[in-house]
Amino acid sequence: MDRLTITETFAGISFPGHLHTRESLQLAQHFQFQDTDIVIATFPKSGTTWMQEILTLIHSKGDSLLAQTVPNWVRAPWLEHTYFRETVRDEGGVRLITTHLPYDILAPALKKSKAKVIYIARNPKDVAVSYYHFHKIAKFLPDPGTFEEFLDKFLDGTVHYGSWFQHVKGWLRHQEDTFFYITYEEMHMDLRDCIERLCGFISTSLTCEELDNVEQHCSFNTMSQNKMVNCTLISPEIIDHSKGKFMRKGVVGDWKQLFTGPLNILFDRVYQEEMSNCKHSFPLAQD
Ligand code: PPS
Repeated sequence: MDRLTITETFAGISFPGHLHTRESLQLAQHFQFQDTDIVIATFPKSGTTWMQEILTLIHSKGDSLLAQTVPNWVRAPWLEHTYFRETVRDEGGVRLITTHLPYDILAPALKKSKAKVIYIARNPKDVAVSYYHFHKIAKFLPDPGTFEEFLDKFLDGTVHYGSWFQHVKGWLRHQEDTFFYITYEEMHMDLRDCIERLCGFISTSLTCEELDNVEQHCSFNTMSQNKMVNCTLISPEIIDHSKGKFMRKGVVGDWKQLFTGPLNILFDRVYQEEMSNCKHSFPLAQD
């Protein structure tokens, strides 16, 4: 499928037409989840691929064979992508399913099952910077213009996949005991502890050695070399690898490189307005 310049609008949100059609989005909305499914939900650039890798490695008890031989989009397919139906397994057992969709679109279908949901959030300033750089290499995303222009759209919620604020606030409403909330920054600070907590959530226990292996295979350096996750399998017609890398920097606080003083003040003001009604403490914008 080509449709590199097509924008699909669904539930008032823009989506890249190269990856999604109205039909694929409708199928996602009405998907029949199984109780054994594990859903990774994120706004783009929040640590999706990292979580796909961590869960793959937890399930393989630290054995990297699957992670090194099967692309992440097959191991943990995106629910809303056009290829989902032909990729997702129908037989029983644990399925990893990824989504960037906002909560309101998925909630009715999700609530019909006991599927586990792992939501990862990241400092929105770092999300905006990572997303901006990704727009420059992904030919299925619109030209971002200058960083100021892009940030305006990010704050307005008119970038593809919609508003970061609505996304986070929406998913934090899913306060079921099947819900696990984690931040990119926690994973950065203490990956081992996060892996152990995830193991608890999905009722898996690993030996010390297996935990060591999961941690090692999910490091930024190892993942950057793994072509099953670093996007180098994707053709240059779709991702311009000469302009930058998908596994770009993997750091906390990179926003400081692109945010000027006035942009930071603007961002903090919008953040306060948008997040003041959010009960969950979410102090990331200050970091
Ligand atoms: S996407 O396109 O939505 O699937 O992107 P996503 O995977 O959510 O986010 C990509 C950013 O996550 C960084 N990343 C990591 N950081 C630290 N450690 C590990 N292991 C790791 N794996 C992925 C990746 O580098 C992107 O962030 P930036 O800031 O652009 O480097």
